[in-house]
Amino acid sequence: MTLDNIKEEIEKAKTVVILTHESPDGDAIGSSLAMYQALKQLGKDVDVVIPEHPRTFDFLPCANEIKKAGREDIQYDLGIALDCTDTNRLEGFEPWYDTAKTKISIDHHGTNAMFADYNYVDPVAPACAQILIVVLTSIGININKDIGTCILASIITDTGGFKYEGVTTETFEFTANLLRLGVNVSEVYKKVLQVKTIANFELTKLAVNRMEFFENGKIAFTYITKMDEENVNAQPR
Ligand SMILES: [Mn+2]
Repeated sequence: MTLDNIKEEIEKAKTVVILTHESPDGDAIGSSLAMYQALKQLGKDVDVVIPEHPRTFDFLPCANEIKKAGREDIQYDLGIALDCTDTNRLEGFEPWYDTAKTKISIDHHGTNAMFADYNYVDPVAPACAQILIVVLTSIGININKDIGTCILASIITDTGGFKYEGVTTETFEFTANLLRLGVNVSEVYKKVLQVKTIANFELTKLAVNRMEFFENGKIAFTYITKMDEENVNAQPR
């Protein structure tokens, strides 16, 4: 079974690189940081590589340890892609993934291209991090408050704060467990969904001002451009 293979590969690996999709959202970043801390707990030599990420997620534990590039001097034993449908979405990250001796993919998109040596894909899960709870538990990780905070940020992002249809009974069961660990649900919720940078607010203003309605208000259209992003100084980290 894939889960057994994943467990075996993680146990064997000494050096690991964790990657996620381009334009990473809360699930991509939260899942990556949860996996990063889990592998540190196992004593692995691990890098989490995300070239650019929104500043909104800088509050997550270990966000300051994110690297913009992988190491050139080694061939990683294991590459783990999270929340990523295909390798094209690993834009710019392929060198470290492609050259890793073994590749794992953990994802929740039904469209996943099954590109890795071991693919653990559950399209029913509303967030990649919900699958990670299963994987991390099976490899004996102690899901502590910091890992739990990253997992919760992921779940809250990808469920829109528990309001999307994909939410399952497990989502609430897992969240209840995270609460028991002392994860501050209200704080994570606020930081992920309600805190906006000034740049984000400026872009929202532009988008609202340009909004046009068609078909008796059934269709709304608006846009923002790359130039707008530059003008409001919306640089990711
Ligand atoms: Mn996701």
